[in-house]
Amino acid sequence: YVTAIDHVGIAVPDLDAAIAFHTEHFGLEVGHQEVNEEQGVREAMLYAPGGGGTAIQLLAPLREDSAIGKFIAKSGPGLQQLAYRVSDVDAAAEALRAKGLRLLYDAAKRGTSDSRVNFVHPKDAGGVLVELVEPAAGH
Ligand code: V0V
Repeated sequence: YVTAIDHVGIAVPDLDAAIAFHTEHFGLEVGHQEVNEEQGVREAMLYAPGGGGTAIQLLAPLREDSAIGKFIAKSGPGLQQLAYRVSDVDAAAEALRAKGLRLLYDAAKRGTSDSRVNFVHPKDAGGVLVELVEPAAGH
């Protein structure tokens, strides 16, 4: 049920500085930016020139007690998550629960660009926080 590697998320202290770094040094292009209050992040999706392909998601904390704020306090800036694109996040979550993996949310929450997301606990996925993302219709 995974259809693509949707994005790789990097926790950063300063979103504008991180955007400048990745655009200037690697030539990536910003495709989208938004604030997600519920997740406590300011974030940007960056793509290789020409668009498409797997995105790099830069995630800056809005608050110290957010998931990204806590991650940076504990581990410093760096890779925070790997996101698999799925066609049906509810079905994917249920199938993984049935295999004994812990999902972080009982019901999917809103992610980037009105996607629907859930996460597998990193302790059940080899130390990697795995996001499941179902894009909004039309994306
Ligand atoms: C924590 N741990 C991680 C980790 N975060 N391991 C790998 N990758 C991570 N990102 C480890 C941590 O070192 C502990 O290991 C253990 O898991 C439990 O950590 P904890 O300190 O007890 O728990 P917290 O409070 O740090 O919470 C961790 C979780 C939290 C994963 C539960 O970060 C969370 O709810 N994440 C899901 C939401 C999220 O990440 N939102 C921001 C992106 P030891 O020390 O016990 O061995 S929003 C987003 O992606 C959007 C909007 C989108 O894509 O559309």
